[in-house]
Amino acid sequence: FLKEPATVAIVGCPFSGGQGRAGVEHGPNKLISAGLVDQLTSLGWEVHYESQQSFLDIPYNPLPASSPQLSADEHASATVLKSSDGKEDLVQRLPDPDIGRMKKPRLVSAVNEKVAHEVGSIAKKGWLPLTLGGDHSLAMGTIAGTKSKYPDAVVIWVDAHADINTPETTDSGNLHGCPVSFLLGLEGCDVEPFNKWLSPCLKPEEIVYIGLRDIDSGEKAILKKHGIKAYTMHHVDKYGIGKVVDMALEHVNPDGTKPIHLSFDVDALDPTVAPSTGTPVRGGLSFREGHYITEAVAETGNLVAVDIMEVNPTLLDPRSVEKTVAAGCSLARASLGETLL
Ligand code: EXY
Ligand code: MN
Ligand code: MN
Ligand code: MN
Repeated sequence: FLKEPATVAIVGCPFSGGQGRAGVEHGPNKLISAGLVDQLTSLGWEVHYESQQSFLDIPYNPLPASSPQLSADEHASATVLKSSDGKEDLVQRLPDPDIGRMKKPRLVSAVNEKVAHEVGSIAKKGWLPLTLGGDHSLAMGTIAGTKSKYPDAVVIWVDAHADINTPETTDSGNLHGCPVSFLLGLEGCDVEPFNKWLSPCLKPEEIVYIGLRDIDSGEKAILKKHGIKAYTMHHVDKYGIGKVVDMALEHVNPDGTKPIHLSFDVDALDPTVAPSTGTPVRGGLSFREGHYITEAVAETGNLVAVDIMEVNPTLLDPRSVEKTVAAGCSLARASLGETLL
């Protein structure tokens, strides 16, 4: 299965600014503490992981609206800016008021610009970036990064949600519900500060969804208007996961040659399988269905980037957290070929 060079670089993104529940910023550290680096090394990959990304040089409050109070620790670190000459300077936090309906637009934009650069430079080394979220707004950055190296890359988006609201259609204002529209450059997405660094890089026929079951009416209209292919849980029930994945791959990659970016939101899994996530929706993918997707994508040999998003280890009881973190690690391993012979 492993093609040379089989190097994976883990990009831990401790970020929760794209939605309103604190705790998802602790996802990457939990996945790493669960032993992910050793697990991937055992599969035969060379694994690069030094530490998670720091977004502390970005001068906006990193915490979601639900936790306006910074802990003493967080406040201290949050006001340190590492300057390029290595000296540390105290910086003032800048305000980040809503722009239209968008919440924390400057923070989300600046973080994603950084992530796009990081993922892009890993991909340009010929390595596979494995991004650990953090909330799913981060996929703006990861997919923009992938596209900077592989302009013809296609996206398989596994999620309960379509994440395709625009700044105009979003009811919540949470940008983790909007990354796909920014990547596509839909109407209303050519806005500051995003348009300073992000230009449309994905075509509607280059993305396919699996697992959807909670789609806003504005999102339905967008999917229809742009002819975007989506396999909902209804299709998984009707055809079975094997056929759904075949059809999904056939849609985005008919001749089997295009690079594939897999963006996996753990809320695609049923909440009994991955309970500790910010926007759970019942009736999701089973443990095996979720893993089947990752295995089938691994089997194509075309996988160039993976996101594991929305693990929130602060939600629910310790057993739920353990299950969710274990599922996240297991999906990452399966994507990187664990169960392929
Ligand atoms: N569609 C809803 C919204 O835009 O707020 C819910 C989005 C949840 C997004 C999660 C990450 O997948
Ligand atoms: Mn915290
Ligand atoms: Mn999502
Ligand atoms: Mn979701």
